[in-house]
Amino acid sequence: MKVAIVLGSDSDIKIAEKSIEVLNRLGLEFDINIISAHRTPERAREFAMTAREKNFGVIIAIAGKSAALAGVLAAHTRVPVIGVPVKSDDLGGMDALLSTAQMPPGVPVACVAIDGGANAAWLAARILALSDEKLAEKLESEAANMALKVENKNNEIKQRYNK
Ligand code: RP5
Repeated sequence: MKVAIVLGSDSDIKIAEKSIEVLNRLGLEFDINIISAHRTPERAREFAMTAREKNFGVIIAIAGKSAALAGVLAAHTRVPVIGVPVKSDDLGGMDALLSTAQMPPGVPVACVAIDGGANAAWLAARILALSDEKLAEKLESEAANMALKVENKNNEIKQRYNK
């Protein structure tokens, strides 16, 4: 199954690139689209309604300001939606964070941190790994590498500062 990345605007591309970096690293197939819940509402609806037949296992929805994108997509599909609130100059992303996270019961959006494009991709991979043993193994090895890096840093800092 593939990952869909949907951006509310081309101005969100820097955050999408964080997702793309992780998806590429894990060898996951993805498709990227700019679709605005407010400016192209019909496209948002149609995209979500056909997501499953297009073999998308997860949708990453990236949007700022009054970010309706993740919620609107989640309203029109049962494919899991991960929302990424994007930081804006005026309210620092709190606007998008609340818009994305505060969904009514029955229409879930898994909201990651403000500008959390990387974790959106890691979470997407965990979802897909439930039915993909190779991907599950890859995630285990990534976690082991991450732990090893922390151990190495721990050893380095001990050598530098411990008397
Ligand atoms: C949101 O409004 C977009 O996701 C973007 O984060 C923000 C500003 O969009 P632009 O005016 O830059 O197109 O819908």
